[in-house]
Amino acid sequence: METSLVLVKPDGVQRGRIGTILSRFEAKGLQIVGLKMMKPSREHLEKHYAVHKERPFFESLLAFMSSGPVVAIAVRGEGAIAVVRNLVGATDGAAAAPGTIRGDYGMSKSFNLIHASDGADTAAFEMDLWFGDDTLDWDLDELRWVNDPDA
Ligand code: FUP
Repeated sequence: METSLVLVKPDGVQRGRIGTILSRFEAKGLQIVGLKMMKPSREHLEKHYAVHKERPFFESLLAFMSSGPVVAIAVRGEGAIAVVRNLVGATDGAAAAPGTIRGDYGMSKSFNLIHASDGADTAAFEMDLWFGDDTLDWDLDELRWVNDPDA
């Protein structure tokens, strides 16, 4: 089992896509194990985006991400990190494949609605940063119809 950190970014919240994005993950057969709305501090975002510190878009990215509330979602499932990335789509919404979240709802590579962890190490770091111990282990009954135990 893997848990991926997903963020509905300020544009996704303002455009009324929180429910749509949550629905995509639920419909896929992934489990929501953490959910919170917050307005992240600059310090928090500097940690989250530390790998992009030297990139030219770093300051505008932080300004955008702190411009309004975001919704943090902990998404769990078998191979969840890659499954979620596939659902999210390419960075630039204008080029992202139709059927992906960014491909269906986005036109921009900065206002791209959603963040998702891009690997196991990143997911562990980001889950700790955004949720700490604040997730919930619970039994999702429909999972026995989602994952084939013999496969
Ligand atoms: P992704 O993994 O698809 O979210 O994209 P990256 O890790 O490459 O970039 C992280 C975020 O930086 C993107 F979601 C949006 C922002 N970004 C820009 O604002 N401009 C760019 O040219 C590239 C990324």
